[in-house]
Amino acid sequence: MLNSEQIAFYRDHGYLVVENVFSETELAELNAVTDHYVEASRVVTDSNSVYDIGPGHSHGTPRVRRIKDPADQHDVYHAASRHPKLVKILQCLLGPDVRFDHSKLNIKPVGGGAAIEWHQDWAFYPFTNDDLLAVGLYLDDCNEDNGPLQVLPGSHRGPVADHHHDGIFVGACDPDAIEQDLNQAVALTAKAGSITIHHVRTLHASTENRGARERRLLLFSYAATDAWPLVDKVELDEFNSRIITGAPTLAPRQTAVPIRLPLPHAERADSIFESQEAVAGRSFAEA
Ligand SMILES: O=C(O)CCC(=O)C(=O)O
Repeated sequence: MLNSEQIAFYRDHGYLVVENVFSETELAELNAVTDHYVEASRVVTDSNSVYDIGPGHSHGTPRVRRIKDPADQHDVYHAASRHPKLVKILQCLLGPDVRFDHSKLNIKPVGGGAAIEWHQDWAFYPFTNDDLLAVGLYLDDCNEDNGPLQVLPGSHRGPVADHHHDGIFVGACDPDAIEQDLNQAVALTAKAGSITIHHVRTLHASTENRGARERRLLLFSYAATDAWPLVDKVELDEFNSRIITGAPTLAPRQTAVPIRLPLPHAERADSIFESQEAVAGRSFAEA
């Protein structure tokens, strides 16, 4: 449950950190399952429906940058995405009717892991209204050196930035074109078991991991049930099966939100790491 200050902070700034949401036992279980996935990746040679594999990956040195759709792959991740504490927090921010949208687990190994360029999730998936957010659960303690999620406070109220390069949607914006001063960025450092929350329009990014500890961030995205996707096709039974609290509706709520469609796709549109290559290195060039 969030208090009124936390809710007001989220509404004003477009992000929030909540500590101690997951217990040590729950974290141990999530990390054990994740270890298992990383171990199993040793025999994988290229990205597939489970893994986004990074450069230098080998049997001896697994380099998994992302486990795709973890909540659909394993019961432990699935249960985490519907954790009763999370559901209460989501009800405070999205209202009584909430649908799970999708999940991903981003891993930055010690001594690397790709930086993620500045972007808004909204640029990837516009809906009829913007009552959507992403929860990031840190599976490891994350300090400034470990490539924490960074956000630009208040950017959720601004325009949808241009995420195209040479006419192709690349899923990242040119940092020079961001109106807000990037020095205002806030690094969301927190202990394992804490969650970050960012609004779907909040500009965010992260550096590579320069620390001595792996950085695992399990991300879950949610929407109010009356927010309907503008790009992805809806299969009604599957769509409604993802409602985690409240009721479905056939009446999407439309609000005056800025929209820019993520089209045409980059060649490797299924990987943010590949599609952002066109602007890679720009966000943190001076870091
Ligand atoms: O893993 C991160 O630091 C950023 C995650 C993110 O923004 C994304 O995967 O879209």
